[in-house]
Amino acid sequence: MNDARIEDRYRCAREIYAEHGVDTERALGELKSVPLSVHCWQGDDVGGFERPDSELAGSGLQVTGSHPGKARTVGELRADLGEAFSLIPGSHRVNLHAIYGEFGREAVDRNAIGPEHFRGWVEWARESGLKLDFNSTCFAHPLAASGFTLSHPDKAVRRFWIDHVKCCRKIAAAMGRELKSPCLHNLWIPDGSKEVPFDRLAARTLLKEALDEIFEVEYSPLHMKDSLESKLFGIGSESFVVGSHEFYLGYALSRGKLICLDLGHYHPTESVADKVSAILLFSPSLVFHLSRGVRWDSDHVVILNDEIRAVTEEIVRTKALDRVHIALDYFDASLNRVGAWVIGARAALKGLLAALLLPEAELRRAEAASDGFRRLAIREEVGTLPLGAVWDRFCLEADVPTGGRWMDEIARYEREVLSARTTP
Ligand code: RNT
Ligand code: ZN
Repeated sequence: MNDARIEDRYRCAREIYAEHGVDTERALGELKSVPLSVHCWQGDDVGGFERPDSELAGSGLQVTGSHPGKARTVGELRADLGEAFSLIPGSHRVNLHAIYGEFGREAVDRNAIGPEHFRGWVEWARESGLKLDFNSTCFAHPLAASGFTLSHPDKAVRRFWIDHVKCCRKIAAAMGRELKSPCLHNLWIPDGSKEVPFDRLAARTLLKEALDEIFEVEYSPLHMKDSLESKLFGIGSESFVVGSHEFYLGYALSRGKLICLDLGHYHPTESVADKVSAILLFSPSLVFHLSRGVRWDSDHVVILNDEIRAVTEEIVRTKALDRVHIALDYFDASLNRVGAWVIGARAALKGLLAALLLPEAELRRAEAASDGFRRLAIREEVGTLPLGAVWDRFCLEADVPTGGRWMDEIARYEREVLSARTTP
């Protein structure tokens, strides 16, 4: 479809939405200002650059698939991210993990990393017009092999991980200061056990104490913010997870920290969307890890499914778009990794657009009149409104491919760049 047709289709769509009291121009304007935090770890299956043979074994996370062409160096990862961003409308952030530093030839353990190892990322982000977020990496390490880190019964192991997280917060603050945008430091730990523990309180008390020590160091909120991410269960932590939702909710609310809700970290029928209005009454902000749970896996590529629609609707409904932090979190090694980034990022933005285009006034009127029939029927009508025409216009304006044309670009990149990479 050429640009003129896209404009034509958009004009029709604008009229149709206007009949429902929806201003498409306003929706597009709002969408443009939403940054997504794009996770670097989709590009190399959560490998990182600590050692040439870095891998996830025994970390509680599992990446499956062996599609060729994964990024092997920091240069390749940045090139791949650049390719993905050229196909994602808007201006966004990159979410790094501590294992993605540039450590050179020296072996730097996790309790000794510093801002100097991430200088290259900051420079790259500045040149690329991107902002950065950061994560401690409390997995894929010999001292995490037991499945416990910050709540490990051995004080020396706890010390190592407390020091690691302290280093990471310092790095995050440096990134935020240099890029003039608060860097979100998110903490997820794998701590938990395959079998039923006898004393759950003991581990949770240790975690609480470790966190209190970590957060003794204060940073300006202009430089960094902290979030804590819970999980229902993981591989090897099926019976007990120390950092459960209730644990972190209590911790975060009592300590002025943020909660990170990962869409793949709850009971399959539990609605994460429903949590948004509840938590936002007590917390100034919220962090999302957009993901897709499938059976035992919590990290499938994000697509525009009901859950994404529900969560984005709640973010828009609670007027929290400018306060929440929306990050992607998934890893799929079975298909083109750059393409997976683009699918997920475009799906998240489409979800937000769909939410911004809901006929709010009509729905509010029906609800105020206790007209349950009309409220449900309006939703049904919305299903066939021309979202795609507005989306195409968004892409056109952002100078990224419209419709499915980005798929051809991914295919070209695979042919010309990714297929030349061989496993080291
Ligand atoms: C793991 C959490 C966590 C990780 C990343 C790599 O279950 O979702 O966010 O996916 O930190
Ligand atoms: Zn997550």
